[in-house]
Amino acid sequence: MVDEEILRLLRSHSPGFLSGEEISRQLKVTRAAVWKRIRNLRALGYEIDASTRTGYRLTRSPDLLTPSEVSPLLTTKWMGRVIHHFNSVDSTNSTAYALALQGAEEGEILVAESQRKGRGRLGRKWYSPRLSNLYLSVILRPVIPPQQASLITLMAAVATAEAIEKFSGLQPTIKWPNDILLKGRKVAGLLNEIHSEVDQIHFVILGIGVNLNMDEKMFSKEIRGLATSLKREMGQSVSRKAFLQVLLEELEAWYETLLREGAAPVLKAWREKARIEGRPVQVTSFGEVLLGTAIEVDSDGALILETKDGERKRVVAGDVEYKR
Ligand code: BTX
Repeated sequence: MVDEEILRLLRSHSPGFLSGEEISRQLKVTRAAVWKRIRNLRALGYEIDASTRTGYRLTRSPDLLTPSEVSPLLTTKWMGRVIHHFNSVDSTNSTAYALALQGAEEGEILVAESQRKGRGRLGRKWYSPRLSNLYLSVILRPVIPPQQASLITLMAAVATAEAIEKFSGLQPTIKWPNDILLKGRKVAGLLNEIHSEVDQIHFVILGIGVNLNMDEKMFSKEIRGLATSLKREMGQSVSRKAFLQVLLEELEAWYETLLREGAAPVLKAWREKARIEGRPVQVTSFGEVLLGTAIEVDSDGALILETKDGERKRVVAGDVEYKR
């Protein structure tokens, strides 16, 4: 918190200097403590000039996702207005879940610079190297029946795909259930977790991982052929905080659309971006492999499949492979 306050003070005096004495007076800490925090900020990548006569001056900020970096960019009304930032967590979803249990409010977000145990669906891992990507969890408290919670997942996939499109000019597609692909490779994944009773949702944790500045050589062997990043597709590094701003704007707008207008606009946008209807697919669900033609994705997020024998199957969880 002291770091955030020091940055706020330095920014408000930028491009001028602010004396160590003034900072220590305003924050009610010793000058030695200020110097220690300045050293810490430099270690994080902040470039701060220091002069014994005039004090400190911030000359460059790193692309961190701290509140003081992200908040000034935000254009949302309520989403992301409280940011919990961590250098490293096991999983942003797990930490956000714990915060929500303690009463964190709708719209609070959690971002981490890296995850030690980033989680995918069905017990899988999400590769989460430091300072290169986005690992985000958003706390939502929708007043909708728990049966409709999967609409939140569809909505988040649409919003993430739109954010990528707006930010990069590229055209991502959605792959059921909620992978976001660029040129057939996974650029983002969503893991949404719900805490509810039979008739009431307490909260939903919207977990979104987007590969932003990950280089090919950073991909583990396991995902090298399957994954991509915005940097790889755009041929240049991207600002993580600028991407987060666009993503939060899209998420807020699509969530409000869902609450106001119901499932229809979300389903329409999801189907346009997924184009799964009529495609021959192989679906793996709970160890069972099904071959058939995708009919549609219903408002519960389930995939409706017609097998070769003309039988209709409803798949609620699993993975899809497109067959030509
Ligand atoms: P998923 O189960 O669809 O995807 C996991 C699979 O994707 C892995 O088994 C691996 O093959 C591949 N994979 C792993 N890491 C990556 C990566 N960085 N890029 C592309 N492919 C990868 C998708 O699950 C849901 C992922 C959600 C991640 C977010 S990050 C913030 C939040 N916190 C958390 O712990 N998870 C979510």
